[in-house]
Amino acid sequence: MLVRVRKLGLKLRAKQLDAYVAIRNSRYLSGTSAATAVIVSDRGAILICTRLELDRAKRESAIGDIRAYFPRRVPLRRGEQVRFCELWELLGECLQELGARRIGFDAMSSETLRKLRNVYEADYVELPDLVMEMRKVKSRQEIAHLRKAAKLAVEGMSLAAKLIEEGARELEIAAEVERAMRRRGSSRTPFETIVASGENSWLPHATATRKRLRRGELVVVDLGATYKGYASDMTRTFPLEATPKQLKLIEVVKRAQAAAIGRLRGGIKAGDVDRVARATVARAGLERFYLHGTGHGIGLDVHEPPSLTPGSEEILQRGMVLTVEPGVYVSGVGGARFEDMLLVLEDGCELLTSNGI
Ligand SMILES: [Mn+2]
Repeated sequence: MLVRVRKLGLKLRAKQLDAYVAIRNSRYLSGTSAATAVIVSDRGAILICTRLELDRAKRESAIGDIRAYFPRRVPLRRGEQVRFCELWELLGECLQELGARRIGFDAMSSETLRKLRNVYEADYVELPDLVMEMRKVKSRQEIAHLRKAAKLAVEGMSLAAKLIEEGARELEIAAEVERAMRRRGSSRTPFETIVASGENSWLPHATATRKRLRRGELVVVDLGATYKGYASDMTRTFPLEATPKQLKLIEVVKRAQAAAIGRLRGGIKAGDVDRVARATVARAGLERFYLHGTGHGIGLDVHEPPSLTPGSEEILQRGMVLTVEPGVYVSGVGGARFEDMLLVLEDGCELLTSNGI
């Protein structure tokens, strides 16, 4: 964590900022979700948390300077130090202590910012990309966590494959795969598990309902696990005695995915990966049913930069972890999406979600 704090410290100097208030990125910088905010300056980092999270912050974060706040005066335990104030008051105090004049931040509501300005007047600059940029390329440890999260998703998907049969309810399948992933170490699902059959399958963001699976349907299963805070994301489409038209959708999307994965490597543009997938779908005459981008970065958040979207000039780098997930959604026929997680390498990429399923 402290490596990240140091890296951000160098960026601050380059941007002529005296301090940075991270709220959205407080977990990334502190190593714990107990942090409400992290203030980084050339003097290091200050972790700010509520009184409720003080013990957990101490246990989980490598940051030594931890300051807790609580909005009401309450009796404290022996040795416990808590400022009785609101978040912005504590932020203002810390910034004053640092003598910060030009302050970057990642995400703050306009109300919080107004209140902070009231307690400490300075030049506040919204710069969310400063940390999001750092988060794109994963460390070895982050890759290890993502690898494990991906493995859990594969285990969930393998179970889904077994449970898909005529008469099963979407929600029953979702419940069973979530249970299986938790039992193997997933702390939560990073998004609502999707089991979308028949008319639900052509809604890219359907979730799961009490609907029973029927013959002649496509079933889209999109699931993820969380390991040490890191998310996984994987999708498969299962045909249930499907028609040739439905099977064609699956075949085209799989081909598009394979083509995009074949292109993925360090040094190329994000938009090129999207173009390869989209061109494959277009050749099959289905481009108008391709409703979303081709993939996204994944890490502490399930959707992080960079995105594999049309025209993106962003250069992909070794160490990024991305999903590749083309999909087509044809009303009255079915939806098909295949999604895997890949680690970008110098000369290609490594599949983190297994090919076996
Ligand atoms: Mn995804």
